Amino acid sequence: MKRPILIHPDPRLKKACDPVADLSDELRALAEDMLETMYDAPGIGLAAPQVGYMNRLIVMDCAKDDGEPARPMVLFNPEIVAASDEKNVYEEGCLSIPDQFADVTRPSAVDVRWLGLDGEEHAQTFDGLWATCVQHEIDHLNGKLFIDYLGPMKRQMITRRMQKLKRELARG
Ligand code: K2U
Ligand code: ZN
Repeated sequence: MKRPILIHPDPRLKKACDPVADLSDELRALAEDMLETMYDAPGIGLAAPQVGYMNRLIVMDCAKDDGEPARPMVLFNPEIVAASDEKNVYEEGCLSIPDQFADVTRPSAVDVRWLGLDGEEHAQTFDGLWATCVQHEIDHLNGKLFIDYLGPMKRQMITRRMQKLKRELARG
């Protein structure tokens, strides 16, 4: 089922997440719920801490951006094992920091290794929007948000806007 997405500032979005020791039916169900939540948002990526679970688990589907058929991916314990020297700038957003966008520079290609839903180790090179997304999601697992790449003034302005949004949401 769809899960509520935590909004910044929230201490759970700043904590490093715990590695997944063994796959379980609960973690497989969480991954399915995260994909449903991501598609509904809509988004092209989602990390477990964004729905309040401090596990190293991310889901992605950037295919729709290129008009290809949907290509949902579930990555447990994802690790960047190599990154290109070449960089890419992308105007990033975040489902936990709604309606705020800023340019972030990241390596344009990364080699990632992870444990798949099938219990097997996988490895793949991501480039384009997939590379930006997988780095954005792995940052979430380390308690890092895209606003952490901005200057202190812009970061503070966005944080203040989110605090105002949360006060308004709390008032209902
Ligand atoms: O992790 C998240 O909050 C979902 C992010 C993933 C993402 C952010 C920036 C760049 C690539 C991926 C987004 O909110 S998903 C929304 C979105 C949709 C299309 C293109 C970029 C971002
Ligand atoms: Zn995000």
